[in-house]
Amino acid sequence: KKPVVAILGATGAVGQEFIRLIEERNFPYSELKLLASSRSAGKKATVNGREYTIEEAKPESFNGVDIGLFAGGSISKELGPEAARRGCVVIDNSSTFRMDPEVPLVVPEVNPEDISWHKGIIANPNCSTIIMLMALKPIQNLSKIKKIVVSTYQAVSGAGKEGIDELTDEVKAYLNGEEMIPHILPSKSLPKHYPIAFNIIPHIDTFQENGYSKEEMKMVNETHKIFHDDAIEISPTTARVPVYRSHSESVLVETEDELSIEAIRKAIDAFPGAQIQDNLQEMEYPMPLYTSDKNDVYIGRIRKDLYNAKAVNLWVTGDQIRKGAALNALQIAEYMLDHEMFK
Ligand code: 11C
Repeated sequence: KKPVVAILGATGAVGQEFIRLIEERNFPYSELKLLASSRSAGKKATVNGREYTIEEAKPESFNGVDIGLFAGGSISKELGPEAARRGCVVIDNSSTFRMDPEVPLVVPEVNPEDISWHKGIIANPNCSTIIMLMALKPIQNLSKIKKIVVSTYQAVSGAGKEGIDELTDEVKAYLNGEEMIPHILPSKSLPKHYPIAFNIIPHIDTFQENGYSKEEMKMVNETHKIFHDDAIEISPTTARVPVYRSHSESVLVETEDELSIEAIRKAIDAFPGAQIQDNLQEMEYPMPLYTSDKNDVYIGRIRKDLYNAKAVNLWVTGDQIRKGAALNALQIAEYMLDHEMFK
């Protein structure tokens, strides 16, 4: 029997991507509900040629729903447990439940085995974490990872539709000789904002007491949980760049054993959802303009560290709204359907 599916947050960037992917992948459903906060309720959306009115999400909305695809945001905190209590399997894109020991945190290509112990909620990792781990899992399969140094170059759509509009408005203003007036980035809730057009902001989400941002600490904590290895030393720096879509990451990874570049390339090539794009003669390397709207994560500039034979540098780029969010969540649901994990 095909599942009853609800999308929560159907009007946002991730919710819209859920709809596109459901159509594109022919995701099976017997009934589909589009839900959102009261602010967006009443809007219309078309899925597979049928027009839906977006309903206000309430706990009762999940009665009889098999799969809840939650696009993210603070609404998950209340409605996640309410939906799960009603027998709905929630696949949640917010950060609310990710570090909860009762909730599996899953990238289906990396740790599908964790899906089986869910208790109603499965968390989708942060986009920067997913993209990095798609490149690192094939390496981890060859040798234990000891250390990761990562710097991110994150697209404005990571901050949602408002982030996209902010970049467009600022570029227009700048080129018209007008003042750029930022009000979203680095983060809407902060007291100060900076233009992202023609700029880089080394600040995503809020800073913690240890001097790292929440985004940076997500990359550390989520990697430990997904890889089941808290001993990996991770040094992250996360930055926002004036790119619409696709996050890029410069990653230095140190392994316990010395690995050849050839072995790493082979392992990445064989890994589902990861693609090598690495040919210096042909000037081939991943770039966000070309990886957007694609499902795979692309890896290039693979080269040995100059001083440590057990470390390599990689350049990784992936569509953070697809693999970094909606696609990963949908793949969790697909895995569960394939393995008959729904009651
Ligand atoms: C960004 N990574 O690019 C963030 C967005 O924990 O799911 C997603 C935040 C999260 O701004």
